[in-house]
Amino acid sequence: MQLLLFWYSGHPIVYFWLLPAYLLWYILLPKLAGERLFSDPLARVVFILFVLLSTPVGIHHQYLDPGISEGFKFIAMTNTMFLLLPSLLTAFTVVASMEHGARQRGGEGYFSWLTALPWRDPAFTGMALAGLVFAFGGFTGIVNAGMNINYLVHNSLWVPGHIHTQVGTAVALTFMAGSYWLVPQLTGNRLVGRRIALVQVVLWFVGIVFMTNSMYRGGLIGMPRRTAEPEYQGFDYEIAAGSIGELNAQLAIGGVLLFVSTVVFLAIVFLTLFNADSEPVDDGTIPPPLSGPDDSPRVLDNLKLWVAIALALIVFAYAFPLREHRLERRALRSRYRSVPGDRRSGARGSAGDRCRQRYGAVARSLE
Ligand code: HEM
Ligand code: HEM
Ligand SMILES: [Cu+2]
Repeated sequence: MQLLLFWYSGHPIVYFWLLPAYLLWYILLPKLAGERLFSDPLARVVFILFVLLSTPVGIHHQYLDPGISEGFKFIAMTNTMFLLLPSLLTAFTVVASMEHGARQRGGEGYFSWLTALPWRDPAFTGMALAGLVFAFGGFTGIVNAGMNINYLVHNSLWVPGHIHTQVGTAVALTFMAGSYWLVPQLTGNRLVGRRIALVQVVLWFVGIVFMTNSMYRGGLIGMPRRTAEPEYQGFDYEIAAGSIGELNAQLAIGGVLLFVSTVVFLAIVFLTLFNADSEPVDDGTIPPPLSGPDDSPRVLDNLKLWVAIALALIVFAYAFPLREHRLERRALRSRYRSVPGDRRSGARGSAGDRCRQRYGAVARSLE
C-alpha cells in the first residue's frame, strides 16, 4: 500500500522537475534562437496532456511488484505510452521554432540551418544539448514503460542511466544553462567567463554520455543498481562489446567530468553574482508565437473540464488497485487467523508459526 501511494505521487514529481525545464525550452530557446515560438495551440495541447496523464501512470514503477493485477498494470502502461505524446510534440514544436529562428538569421538547406543557431551562447547550447539528451532518455523511458521489457531492465543500472539522462541532464543542464541567462537578468551583472560557461555545458554533455552509456550497457548485462561492489571476477560474462572494467572506467570518467563541470558552473554563477561589470537587461517581453492563441480551439482553455477528466482517470487507475490491496489483506488476515493450534500451545517454530510468519511478511508488504 505504501509503495502504491509512493509511486502515485512519485511519478508526478518527475514533472515537478521537468515542467520548469519545458517552460525554458518553450520560452527561452526560441527567443535565443532568433525569436518566435512555432505554435501556441500545440503548447496548450502538451500541457493539457500532462494534466490528464501525469498521475494515473505511477504503477509503471511497480510492474514487478506483487499484489497488483496485470490488468491494472496494463492500464498504467497504456496511459504511460499516451504520455509520450506531449514529449514528442514538444520536440517537434521546439525544433520547428529553432529552425524558424535560424532561417530568419539566414540559415538555409535541410540541415545546414543548424549552423545559423547561436552555438556560442552557453545558455542556448546547454539547453539544446539537454534537449538532445532528453530525446535519448525518452527512448529509454519507452523501454522502461513496456510491461514485458521492463523485466529486463528493472532494478538494474539501466534505471540510474535513465534517471541521469532525464532529471540529471534534461532538467539539470537546462537549469544550469538557463541560469547563464537568468542570473545576469536578475542581477544586471555581466556573465563572467562566457567561453568557460560554454565549455562547462559541453563538459556536462560529454560526461553524461560516458556515464549513462556505461550505465545503460551495464544494466543490459544485468549489473544491479544501488550495489557498490558486485563480484564479477568469478564469472565469465559474455558482453557484446568491451568488458566490465571498460564500463566501470567509462562510468568513473563520466562522473569525474560531471563533477568538474558542476564546480565550474558554481564558480561562474558565484563570480557573476559579485561581478561589477553590468549588462543591459532584456525588455522582458516574450515574442508572439507564429501561430498564436487565436488559432487555438476554445475547449483547450476549459481547465475545469480537463481537471475533471484527469480526476476520473486517476480514480479509474487507482481505485481498483487500492481495493484489491484491501481485499487481499483481508484474505491474508483471515488465513493467518485460521492457521491451526499454535497460539494456544505457544510452541515456537511450529509449522503454524512458520506459516504465519510467511503470510505475515506478505501481508506487511501489502500494507
Ligand atoms: C519520456 C517519458 C518517460 C517515460 C516513458 C518514463 C518511464 C519510466 C519508467 C517506466 C520507470 C520505471 C523503471 C523501473 O524502475 O523499472 C522510470 C523510472 C524513473 N524515471 Fe522515467 N520516464 C520518462 C521520463 C522521465 C522524466 C522526464 C524524468 C525526470 C525528470 C524521469 C525520472 C525517472 C526517475 C527518477 C526514475 C527512477 C525512479 C527510481 O528510483 O526507481 N523519467 N521512468
Ligand atoms: C556529478 C554528477 C553526478 C554523478 C557522478 C552521479 C552519480 C550517481 C551514481 C553513481 C548513482 C548510483 C547508481 C547506482 O544505483 O548504483 C546515482 C544515483 C542517482 N542519481 Fe546521480 N549523479 C550525478 C548527478 C545527478 C543529478 C544532477 C541528479 C538529479 C538532478 C541525480 C539523481 C540521481 C538519482 C535520483 C539517483 C538514484 C538514487 C537511488 O537509487 O535511490 N544525479 N548518481
Ligand atoms: Cu514514472
